[in-house]
Amino acid sequence: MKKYLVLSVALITLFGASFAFGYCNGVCGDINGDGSLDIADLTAFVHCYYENIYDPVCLTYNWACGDVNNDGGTTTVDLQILVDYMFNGGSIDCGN
Ligand SMILES: [Ca+2]
Ligand SMILES: [Ca+2]
Repeated sequence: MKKYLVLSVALITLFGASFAFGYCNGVCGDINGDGSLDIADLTAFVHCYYENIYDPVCLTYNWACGDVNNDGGTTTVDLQILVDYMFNGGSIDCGN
């Protein structure tokens, strides 16, 4: 799984992309809106990052929460914050 995440970060960095999509009304990083931060949120992030964010699957997720650092865009920085949290613990600075 970690290899998949590293590959995802590399691909996102290579192709460079950023999306802005509303505001997170819940826990920053809680993309699937289940109230906690876990591997399912990373999966949702990667899925929606590579797919059309207007895909119904992505709209099911709270995609705005993918803007983990609350800087107005969803970028590789947000993914790196999520990955760091998943593997190293600690807390997430939501930037607010
Ligand atoms: Ca979640
Ligand atoms: Ca961000």
